[in-house]
Amino acid sequence: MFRYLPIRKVHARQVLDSRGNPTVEVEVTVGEGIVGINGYTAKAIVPSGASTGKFEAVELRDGVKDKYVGLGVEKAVNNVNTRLSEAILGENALNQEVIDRILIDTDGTENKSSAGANAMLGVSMAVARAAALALRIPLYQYIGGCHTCRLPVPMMNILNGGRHADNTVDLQEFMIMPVGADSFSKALQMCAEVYQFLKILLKENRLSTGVGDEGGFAPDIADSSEVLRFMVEAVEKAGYTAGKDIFFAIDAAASELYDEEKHIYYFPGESKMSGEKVQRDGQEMIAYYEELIEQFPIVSIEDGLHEDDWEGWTSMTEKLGKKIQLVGDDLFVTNKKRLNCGIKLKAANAILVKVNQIGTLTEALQAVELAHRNGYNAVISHRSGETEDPFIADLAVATGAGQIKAGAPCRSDRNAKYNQLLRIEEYLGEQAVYEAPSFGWGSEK
Ligand code: 2PG
Ligand code: MG
Repeated sequence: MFRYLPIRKVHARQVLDSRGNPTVEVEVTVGEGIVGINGYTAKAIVPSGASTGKFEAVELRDGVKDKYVGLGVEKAVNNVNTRLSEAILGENALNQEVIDRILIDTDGTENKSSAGANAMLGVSMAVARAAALALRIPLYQYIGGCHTCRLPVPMMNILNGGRHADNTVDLQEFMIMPVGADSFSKALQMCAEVYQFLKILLKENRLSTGVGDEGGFAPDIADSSEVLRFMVEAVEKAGYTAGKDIFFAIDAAASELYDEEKHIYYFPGESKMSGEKVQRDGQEMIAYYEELIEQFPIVSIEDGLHEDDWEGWTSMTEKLGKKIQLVGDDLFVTNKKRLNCGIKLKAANAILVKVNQIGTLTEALQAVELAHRNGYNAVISHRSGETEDPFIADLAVATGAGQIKAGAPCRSDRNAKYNQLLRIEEYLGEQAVYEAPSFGWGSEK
């Protein structure tokens, strides 16, 4: 009945994201007959990063200074409503790959700078959702197929630093992973409890409990070890064991700390707190992580080195890749060409997947597939600028990636994803599987 599901209408508008900046929302109507009668309309909203990798697909911004501080997306919206819409009207919404190919061809550039990755992604996601709606199946099942049943382990960023907050914490994200839970709902509960106990602890220590962009706390703390000590205490206060029930993960977002001219990583927060200039070169960064891994139950480090340092990444993977997961975010930018390069060089052992880094659903799925085929883990991820759209929750289940990074259990833009995973878990019932991946090459958890 539905072998041909024509795209009838594509419409974009400018809406706001979690940081109060404009972003693109796209509505797609599919179906036989007349729009509004036999049609199915679905919408999707595009997220946006702050610590963006320089190899990411281009997010088109208007740059009109007196409007939304230059961050308007009217051009991208207009591109959807004209070029992109014209190109896919009448096409079959069930052929996601063909639709995405048409979007790519219409844009015609390598980095999607003509139509804008934000414009293209909004269309790509909304088409998938409209197709699922018309078929009356959940989005995760439409993308993943009938065998889809794996819920991801959340990586919850409960303490924010770097570009996501104005505090002295230099590494961007300190996350908890409830590996010991036996279901997603239990995992969520554990994280929410640890989060609340961390708040109490910070208050007791007269530290700020204001939150950063991803809902995690953003106090001024001396250094990473101090942050991790607070985390261990919060886990214990919540009645769990760090290193058994809950493990830790870090996103260093090292490209943000790196000085390209001086070839050194600067730690401005640590410097301010200690009164001494703190800096590390690539090898010292690796040694620093080694120390942290020895002291704390860390199973994953993302962007431990900057996005151009392939050699450093290979060396870091050689040293740490058997023990822990090393995730390439800015390094791979969800781009299979860059991932292929990493695979050849044995750089990292996991990829962070952010749909807007690449601009179409098909390309994001291809990156996950390539990772899995080569023994790399994949982590489905939000952006620091998010929205109420829970698309990545479905994507995490669809790909069976086993891990999702969606911020703290705080703020509705973050909880939209976790709440959607609760719904999916309930829907899957006994079929639902919650299982931690192994975090290093050859490591057993
Ligand atoms: C990251 C992300 C999401 P941003 O670095 O992994 O946490 O941040 O969206 O700012 O790039
Ligand atoms: Mg990152």
